[in-house]
Amino acid sequence: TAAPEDAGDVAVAAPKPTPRRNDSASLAKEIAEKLTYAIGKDPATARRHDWLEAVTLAVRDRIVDHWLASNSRNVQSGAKRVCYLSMEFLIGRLLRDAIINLGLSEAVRDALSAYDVDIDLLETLEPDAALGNGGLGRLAACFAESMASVGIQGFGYGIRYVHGFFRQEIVGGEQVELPENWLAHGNPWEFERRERSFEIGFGGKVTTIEEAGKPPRQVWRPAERILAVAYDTPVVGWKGTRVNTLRLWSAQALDPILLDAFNSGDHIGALLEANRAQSITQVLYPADSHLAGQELRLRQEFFFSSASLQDIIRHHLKRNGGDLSTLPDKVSIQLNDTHPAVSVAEMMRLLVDVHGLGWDESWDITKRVFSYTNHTLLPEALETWPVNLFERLLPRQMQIIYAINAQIIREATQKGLDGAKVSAISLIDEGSGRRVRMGSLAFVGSHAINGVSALHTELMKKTVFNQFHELYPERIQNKTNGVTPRRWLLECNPGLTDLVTEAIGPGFKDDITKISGIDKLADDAGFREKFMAVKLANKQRLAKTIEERLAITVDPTAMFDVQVKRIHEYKRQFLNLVETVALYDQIRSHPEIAWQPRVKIFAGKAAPSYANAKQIIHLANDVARVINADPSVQNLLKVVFLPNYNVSLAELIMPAADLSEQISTAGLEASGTGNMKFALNGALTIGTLDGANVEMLEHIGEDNIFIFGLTAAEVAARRAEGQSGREIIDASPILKGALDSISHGVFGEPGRYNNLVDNLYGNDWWMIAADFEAYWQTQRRLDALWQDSDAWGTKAVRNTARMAWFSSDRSIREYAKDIWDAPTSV
Ligand code: GPK
Repeated sequence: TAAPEDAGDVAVAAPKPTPRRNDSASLAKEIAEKLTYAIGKDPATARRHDWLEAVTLAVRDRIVDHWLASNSRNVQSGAKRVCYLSMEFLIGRLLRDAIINLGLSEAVRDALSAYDVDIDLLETLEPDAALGNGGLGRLAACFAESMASVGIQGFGYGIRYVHGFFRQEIVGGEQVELPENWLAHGNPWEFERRERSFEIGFGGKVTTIEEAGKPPRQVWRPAERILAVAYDTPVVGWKGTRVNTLRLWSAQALDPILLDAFNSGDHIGALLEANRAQSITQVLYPADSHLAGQELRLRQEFFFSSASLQDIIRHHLKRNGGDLSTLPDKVSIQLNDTHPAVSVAEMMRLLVDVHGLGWDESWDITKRVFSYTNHTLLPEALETWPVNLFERLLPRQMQIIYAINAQIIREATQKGLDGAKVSAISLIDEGSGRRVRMGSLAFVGSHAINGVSALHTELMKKTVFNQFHELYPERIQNKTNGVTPRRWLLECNPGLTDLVTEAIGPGFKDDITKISGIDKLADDAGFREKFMAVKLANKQRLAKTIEERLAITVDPTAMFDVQVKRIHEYKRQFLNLVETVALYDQIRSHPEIAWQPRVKIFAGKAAPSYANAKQIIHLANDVARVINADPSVQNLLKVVFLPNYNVSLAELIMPAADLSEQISTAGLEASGTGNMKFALNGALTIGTLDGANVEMLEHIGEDNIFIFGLTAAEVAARRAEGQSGREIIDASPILKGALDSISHGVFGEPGRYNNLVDNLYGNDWWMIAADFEAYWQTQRRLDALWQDSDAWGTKAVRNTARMAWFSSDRSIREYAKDIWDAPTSV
């Protein structure tokens, strides 16, 4: 099949099939046909997975109808395309997303009921596409869906990892990583585009070609060449009005086997090259907010950057009469973090070396095309590459980076910057061995750089990009993150969706800002009761899963207090666990107090090499084991660690939470997006003034969110003073008691958690001791509020009513207007 944007190479006008119909009878007929003719099974003997595939294929046909229509509209309109380059797309399951966005829910349900097959059950059999680590990858997935929903010609570009994010099991309380195998049974959502492939080079040499009367040219002759093959997945927007494309690259060897070697008996050697090529897209690095400094990682980054740029340029040349000067009018390329930052150098190489444009013109095009999103200020996450590795793998790109650097330093010196300031903006870090600074490369090669929340953007200006901001004060912008209300409300919370529809009509589904219509119902006892009844039903659903997976019985009427996200010291799951232990102690020593029943729910994965994060998981499981077995607190406190947190589990958890824990050390969480999903589904937030919590406070109102702890400025000041936690701990019997029971072996053998606890007595880098008292007091205020179920319910309703601004549709419209200059509704 020809890629949709190309004219075919067969001159017959083939008749177009009639588009699929959406009534349940047509669907029922087609599902049976798919089962028979596409899968080769008799409906009488088909298994559940066969039915899933049959339904998927029938739904997919309808997507294809919209997809082809969108693609031909793209060609006709010639509107600006937005290419979102991201190393990660944490998509999750797609069937329910497609069914809801196409408005097929009832038709599919009816069609399947004829065969006595339950769609809800089938949906849970679909594997998660876990091509991402956490927030950054999930944001890319929300943005892809929002681009389709608001009508942007959006293209996602990424990597088709054979193995996505690892599967987590808990064995003896500890995390064990197992390979993830989402493609094991095939992937009905993807379309392999064999003909859409590009060569990607590595290594080799750069030669200068001198021809009489022409300026010298540089030609890169890579030692190694690999094929990038496109796999396209349709991205269905709301109501199917637009279906965009997610193009993921897979690495293949140019020669699948070296026959000479094979024939001479070297059977393994014959396949070595192919294996080496394919290894590039075999597995996702499980590093979140942390530099994965291996060579394979740089290969992955360059591989997908180069393939995407070659594809973008090829497409542009074809559509625009071979004129690359108009590229910035027709295309915007968003770099999702620094992972694709090498694109800046590769774009220059393609323009100058391959397409023969002048340096200055190419640099102008590059800057106008690219923009870059920063997702963290953590120094351990900022990507740099050793110059010698870079040079060996990408010799021409390294030369280009030097040339860009010289130009930037010249500009800076002309503007009067002095020595120290100049070395701060240099693309080469001379400090610890010479290294290429990818954030700086992304910055200088972009016309817009954005942070992901108001606070994060301000801190970016003051910290990582301080010197660049001084030099280019107009470049940094804020674009606060958002989440798609389709997946994170309509799909994951049908009960609430129906209730809101019943109360204010279905208009909020098209335009989420209309959900504010329920704000006035927050004081309406009847509505509030229904709202809390939906919450209870969602909690019962989660309680059932907890029972099934962990054999822990939790009371659905207890407060579900939830912290689910990657395990990271700055996110402070440890603070939550210390509070849990303190609460456990206090419940036992003060039975006279009216403690409110709570279920503390944790989930999240630790990077395999992150020892402290793994300790925190171990502690959570140890604490859960001990507390859940103690009859003296039975109904007042339960602790649950749900293994293998992923998008699907999040869809179950978010609607079932009463309390959302967003308690990062202030200044360190760039935005957070889980915080938004919880609040949209009516959970109250306990959180610090960090990331998007700050803006949530503004939208939800201070009466409806529970903010505590040090501010970002206070954290910075305390860190600068190097204050230890010892004095604070010694002055707080509750905190001291909890830390003592953790280190003295109440939860697992004595000494197991010494490292975690000693860190608090030491410099308390994450401000756990410093923030404990405020956190504890705020939790007790929440206990009091929980007793007043009307008051709690009112606040819960207000949360849902006031979260619309945090829709990724809003984020995407802002990007389109302020950064991409791209039309919406095309
Ligand atoms: C930031 F730097 C990184 C990273 O490597 N991975 C990742 O998920 C997150 N992030 C931030 O930690 C969140 O605060 C933010 O909401 C999310 O990116 C999306 O911007």
